Order: sequence, then structure tokens, then C-alpha cells
Amino acid sequence: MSEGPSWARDHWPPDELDDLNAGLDPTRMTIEAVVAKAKDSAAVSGASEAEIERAANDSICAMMLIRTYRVRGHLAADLDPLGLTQREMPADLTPEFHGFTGEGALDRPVWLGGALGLEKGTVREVVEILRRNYCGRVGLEYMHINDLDERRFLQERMEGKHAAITFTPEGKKSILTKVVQAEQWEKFLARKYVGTKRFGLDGGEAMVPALEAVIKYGGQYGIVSMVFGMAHRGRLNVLANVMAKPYRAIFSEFAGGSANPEDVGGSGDVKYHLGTSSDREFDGIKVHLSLVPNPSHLEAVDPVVLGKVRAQQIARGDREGDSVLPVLLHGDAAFAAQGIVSECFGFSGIPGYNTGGCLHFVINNQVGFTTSPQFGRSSPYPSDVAKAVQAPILHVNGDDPEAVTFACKLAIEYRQRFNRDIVIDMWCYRRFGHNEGDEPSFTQPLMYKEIRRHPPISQIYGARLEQEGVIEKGWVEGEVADFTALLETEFEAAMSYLPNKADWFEGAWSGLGRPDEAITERRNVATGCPEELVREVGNILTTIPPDVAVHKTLVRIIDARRAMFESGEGFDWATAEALAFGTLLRENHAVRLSGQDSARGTFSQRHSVWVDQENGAKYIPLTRVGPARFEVRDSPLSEFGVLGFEYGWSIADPQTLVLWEAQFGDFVNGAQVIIDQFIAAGEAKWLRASGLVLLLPHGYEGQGPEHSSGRPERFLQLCADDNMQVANCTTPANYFHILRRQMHRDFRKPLVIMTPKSLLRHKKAVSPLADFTGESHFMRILSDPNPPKGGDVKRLVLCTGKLAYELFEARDKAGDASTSIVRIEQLYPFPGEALLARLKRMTNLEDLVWAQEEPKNQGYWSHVEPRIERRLSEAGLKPKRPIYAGREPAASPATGLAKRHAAEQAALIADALGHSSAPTARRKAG
Ligand SMILES: Cc1ncc(C[n+]2csc(CCOP(=O)(O)OP(=O)(O)O)c2C)c(N)n1
Repeated sequence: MSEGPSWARDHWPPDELDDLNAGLDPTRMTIEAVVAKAKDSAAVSGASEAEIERAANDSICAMMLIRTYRVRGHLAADLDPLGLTQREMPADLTPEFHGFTGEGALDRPVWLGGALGLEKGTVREVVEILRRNYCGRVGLEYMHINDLDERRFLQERMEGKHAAITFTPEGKKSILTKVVQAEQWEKFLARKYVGTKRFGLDGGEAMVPALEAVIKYGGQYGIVSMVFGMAHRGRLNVLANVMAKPYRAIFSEFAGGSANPEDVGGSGDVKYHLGTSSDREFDGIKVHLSLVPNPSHLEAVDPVVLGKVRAQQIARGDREGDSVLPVLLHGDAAFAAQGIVSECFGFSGIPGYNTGGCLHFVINNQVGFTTSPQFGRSSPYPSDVAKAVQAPILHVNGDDPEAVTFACKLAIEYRQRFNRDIVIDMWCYRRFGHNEGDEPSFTQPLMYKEIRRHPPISQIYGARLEQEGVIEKGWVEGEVADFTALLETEFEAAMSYLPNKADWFEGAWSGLGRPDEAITERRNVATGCPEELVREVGNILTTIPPDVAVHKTLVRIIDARRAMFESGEGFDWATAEALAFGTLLRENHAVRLSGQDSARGTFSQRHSVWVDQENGAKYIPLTRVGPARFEVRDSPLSEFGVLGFEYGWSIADPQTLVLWEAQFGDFVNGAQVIIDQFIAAGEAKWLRASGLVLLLPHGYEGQGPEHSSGRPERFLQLCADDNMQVANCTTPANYFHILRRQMHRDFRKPLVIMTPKSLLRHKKAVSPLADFTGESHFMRILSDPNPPKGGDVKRLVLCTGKLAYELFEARDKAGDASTSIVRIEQLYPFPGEALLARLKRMTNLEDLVWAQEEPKNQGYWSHVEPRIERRLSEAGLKPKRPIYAGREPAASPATGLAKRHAAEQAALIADALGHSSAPTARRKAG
């Protein structure tokens, strides 16, 4: 954007990149050397013994003073535009505290050995420099960082020749222009849409030129793409003035228009949650920007942004993360209090999850809705959570847009140099209520008295630039008039604005689309593989390289796997899974599996990583399959963060099979926000598809309330509009096919699988080679392997999951020849037509039972009951409704007593099969 009206230009003048290595001063002296120098110098000038000692002591004290400022100077920085924060000068930042007392103390000479760029100075000079560097409008916290290089780098930027915040006159004008635009944008919206919520940036507008600097300097430092995540506050401003979303598009949404063409459907979302993407160019350097849509849940978008960024970095082959930058914008209250923030900081140093540094920008308006900071957090700053990962923190006064821009510039330089997270904490204020219709004086009367008196940033900064002679009187008014005129034109244009197309199947998503018919039926694809491919992959999976010393038990497991390929029989769960991964890799679909202890597998079943018993080196057979990339990651012990991260990956990269595995299915509820807000509803709200797979170990095996249920009922209740798939497979081959199907269709939908525990080693839960090859495919319903002879089914038991095997065993043991047991492998979309076809053949059916292990208020019953009833009615059979066989409603998912579990299980199986005449051991209905 180099032509056009002044608002449309990217005002930033070209800037020479600082040499990253410049400024570090290797000649700095140690304290010992400084003291020696002070003594020498005093001695040369003929000082007495006592005077020599004092000179030495003064230098030591001066160095202590300097160090104290480095550690604590930020406590006296001028940060609060409102001046309401009671921040007294800490005593140890005064020269008196360090022994410089009495008359003339400030004029005493001290040797500094190059610190602060001075060989020698007076105490007064030292204090002046320190106050300027550390107690101005930027306060830096960095002495908690262990790494010396990082500390020295930041020190140089605060103390060295780069310390002064300097911008060229053109740069200053650019900053002011952006401030004007940010302010006028909010004002214009307030005028045109009176009473409409916009969660304005008013009071924090300095963020806009600062983000502009992030893009400009980021581009110069080699960043080609930036992914933004942010909440409500200032979002419309960022969309318009940073992301360059057309003003007319936003106006049209204010007028009730949809963000997407009407025909794409979906629920849509409020405008301050929407995302967008654009390209911005500064000085010929293009940077792609995307803002990820987010729910109201504050900070929930953070891991999604990080996952998306990491996926993009991997797609670019960028292992350091230099080319793609995550930028997260936070509110002060949310940043301090939402636990997901800590989970995300936790990713910053972990292989497989780190993004080479995230830039965090806190819009610290010193209030959260109606809550004042002292009730919103226990720490002095909202940013203290970042110290856990030793991120540097730049506190900055939001009334000084140059200081904020400087902080952003420094942040980018640091991030690109050290590939670590950094935080900017911009102190500002919220000019109006939480939203514009809210009265803030109910709760913060004093603050708002001050705010009403407080001039806007453009006025403060405009006056300063006028005084500096950078702009003439009336310059700001000219900018305001130009920009307002432009907004009026755009406002007119919005009347006839129609979004021309939804952007969701572009770029990495091209070639994919929405399913052209309901995926309920018929959307199966052949996922069987040529036998040769299966054998090739099998060979890699069962060959132990001679130089890898594999644990002897694992050798036996690998031998057993080899025997499966040799005999073509008895493929178990883990081998089927490895085959699904391996064959996809060969078909050029990358695979990423992430979860707690996933490399070995919680149940010691997977063993996707072989650890050399002599040297600890890791051998990962699937990485040898190629050509696509395989990665399996033992994740940090987080659900919310990690699931969000993997979801973020899945929306960026539809050609990778991305799987998240819970340790036990129960733990999935720690990630409920990601499930409700992103996985279930993301496509409907934001037109963002995802092929993410959730593996949730599930099944009633007497392990107690907490290790039994992956809560299928929760997922099933969220199912509508073909938004996702929920399955519980009972054969290794079916698991193999459902995983492969994820990548083999021309659309993507999340897939939730209740995965087994006991079936991992169940003698009957095995598949023959033929079920992986040829025309084989995923079966939504699995037939009875031992159906009643002559097809005379009197009782049909429908179920899902491992219960089937227990029912088979009980039925066969009882010699029951009239009961058929059919497995529903995919619960949603419910395979109603396929069920109907089977029912139609059971003309003598007398009873249809739904059997489940879960209590009646949980599991599948509520989901399947009406669906089965519908098909029974369509089939015109004698039974009109399914009968329930299972545990009675219960508050807790399962009993903790093994005996009671066994009794309950036996009772429900007998019930399901109609074998029990005595009252069952079930508890009474609740
Ligand atoms: C997880 C979550 N809890 C509660 C809310 C309701 N809520 C919306 S904004 C807000 C205050 C946010 O304060 P802060 O983070 O300081 O941002 P600000 O609005 O001041 O910019 C709250 C509590 C929410 N959106 N998300």
C-alpha cells in the first residue's frame, strides 16, 4: 500500500536494521577491576590511605546502586497514565541507601568501569542516568533471567547507545497518525452505532502503532507470517487498523450483515469474536497476518494460536520458529488469573510445542469489568505469571506511544535473537465502561473522575510533537478530517457491501470442502491398503536395527508383531494403529500424536519409541517410513492447553492427521472449553474446519469412578449438523480404517474415539490381515460374529465398545441361539439407515435392547434411544422401543469397589441377554 490517501499508507519510514550484535560492550570491567582502578586513581592523585579506601568503597556502592536499579528500577518507573497507582520510590533506589549521604555526596566521583557507558562519573550523574534508563516510561524486568547473554542484551538496550527512545520525525508522525486513526475509529463507531457494544480500545490506542511496529520490524527480521490471538477489547480496532479488514465490511456487520455470504450457513458469530487474514507490506517486505477467531472465554484462544503457529513453522521447515510469530494480546485481569496462560507459557521451552517465542501484549487498563487489580490478582503486576519461564517483561506507559512502540521494537529484536517469549505490559485506562453501555462510576468513581479529566493520547502526543517542531499546529486536525472523510465514504459503501466469498477452503485447505451431502450415511471411502504396502510398513515396524539395544520385554512385543505379519492373523490394537499411521505416511499424510506418555502409551501398548537401553537414544520406527513426517510427543501434563494446541494445528494443516490422546478419558473435561467452543462449534461459528482426532481411553473395568469414562454423553450431546464424529470401535481393523478415513475424504470433521483398555490385549479383539487390505473399509455397524443359526433373531442387543465381547461370551456360554449382538461402532453420525436395513431382516424380533456399562444418565442411552425408536418404527417390527439394560442413573461414573463393579457388570449382562430372573444387583433408580 504505497499510494492513496494518507490513512491508507503505511507511514513507517524505512529503517536501517540494527546490527543484532551491535552494542554489546565486551570491555566491561569486573567489580574487582573497577575497585583496583578507583584505588589506583586515588593513589596517583596523592590521596591518603583513608581516602583511597573511600574511593574504593564509593565505587562498590555505586555499582550496587546500579545493580539495584537494574533489578528494581521498574518499581519507580512512570507507568500509570492516570497517576493513581501508589508507587513510592523504593528506599534502595536512593543514593542515601547506598551510603552517599552528607554534603557533597552526590558530587563524589565514582569509577564505573564502563557500566552505563561511563568510565567514571559523579553519583549525581549515575543516578540521573539510572532514573532515565530504568524509571522512565519503560520499566524493564529482566534480572530474573538466568541466561547471561539475554540479560546483557537487554541491559544494552536499556543502558547502552540504543537506550534512548528515538524516532525520526517521519516515524513520529507515523505513530501519531495511527493513534489518530485508532481514536477516530472508535469515535466513529460510537457515533454511528449508538449503544452498540464494541469493547473499544479507547484509552489504549497506543497499541495500534505499536503493533504496526511489530509487523514492520518483524518483517525486517525475517518473519513472513504472524498469527494473532486476542479477546474482545480493541478487536475491531485491530481488525480495521492493523489487519486492514475493509472498514466497509465491519460497518456492514454492524448493520446486521453477515461476515460471510449468506449461502455458507453456519451460526455466525458476533463481530468482536471474528478472525480475518490479510497481507501487509512495509518497505517492500510482505507479512501475512491472521487473527484467529475466538470464543468469549478469555485466553482460550492462546493455545490454538500457538498450535497453528507451530504447524505453519513445521510446514515451512522452520525449526527455530524464526519465520512465523505468535502474537497474543491479553487483558490484565484475564492474563493474571486464567490458568491457561500458565499452560501456554509452559509450552515455550518444550520440544514439539514451542514456537520460538511468543510476543505477549497486555492491554493493562487497570480494571477487569468492575474488578480492581487488588481483587483480581495477588501479584504486583498482571504479568508476573511470565516470570515462571523467565520471560523479560517490559512495562510501559500507554500515554506515550513512542515508548510503547520502542518496547515492541525491542521485543521483536529479542524474540528473533533468542527465540523466547517476551511480554509487554502497557498500562493504560478504559475510557468508558466494560462495554460502552456500562456505567463504570458505580464501582470505580475516583478512577473515572480522573479518566474524564484525562486528555486523549493524540492530544498529549500531538502537543509534544508540536513542541518538538515535528508537526505544525492543526496537523492532527487535518489527519482527523482526512480519516473521518474516508470512514464516511466507507460507511456509504457498506450499504451495498456483500462479502464475496468465504475464505475457508483456500491455501492449505484448497481441494477440500464441506461434505456435499449429510455425512450420516454413504460417506465411507475405501481405506483398505495394498497388501504390499502393509507388509512394507510392517517390516519397518518389526525390524530392530542391530545398533539399537531394545529392552528385552519390548523385543518380545516386537517379535509378536512380526508373527502377526507372518501369519496374517491376530493383528492387535497397537499394531493396527501403527499400520494406520505408517500407511498414511506413505500416502504423504503427516501424523502428529500428542498426549501424556503417548510415545510408550499409558497402557504400555504403543511403544512407538524404542529407547536404547545402553545409551538412552531413541529410535522411532515410524519416522523411517516416510515420505511424510511422523511425530509422537509426550505432552506436558495439561489437557486444556495441549488439546487447544492440537486443535490449532489441525485448523492450519488439514493434510496432517493430528491426534490428541487423554491419559484416561476422564481427564478430557479439563479441556472442556476447547471442546465446546472450538471443536464442536468452531465450524458453525467461524467456518473453520478441523480433522482433529481425540483418543479417550474408556471402559468399565473396575478401576473406579475416575478411570472408567471418557464421558461419551458429553460429546453426543454436542453433536448436531454433522459437526463431528463420535465412535467406539471394537476391532483393530475398524480403528485402522476410521483413522485412515480421516485423511481420505474431501472434508474434515473432528473425530472423538472412545478407545479401549482391556481390548488392547483381548484375545478376541484382533483382526486378520484381510481386514486391512483390498476393499476393506470402516464399518459403522459390526455384525454378530456368531449370529443365531437360520437367522431367527428374537432378541437383538445393540451395544458399543468392549461390552460386546462380554455379551458374546455370556451369550455363547448360555447356548442362547436366538439373541444377536450387533455393535454400533459409530455413534454419531448415527448409522440409522444401515441399522434399518438390518432390522428389516429380523422379522421375528421380539425385543430390542440397548446395553451399556455406563449409568443410564451417562453413556449413550439418551442419544441412541430416539434414533433406535425411529428405525424400529420404520421397520414396522413388533418392538416399538428399545429396552435399556445397564446401570441405573448415578452421580458418580462408577463404583470404586471391585466387588460391586463385578456384580453390577454381571447383572447388566444378564439383563441385556434376558437371562436374569432374579432381581439384579443394580442400584435403585435415582
Ligand atoms: C473465561 C471467562 N470468564 C469470564 C468472562 C466474562 N468477562 C468478559 S470480559 C471480563 C473482564 C476482562 O478483564 P480484562 O482481562 O482486564 O480485559 P478488559 O476487558 O479490561 O480489556 C470478564 C470477566 C469471560 N469472557 N471469559
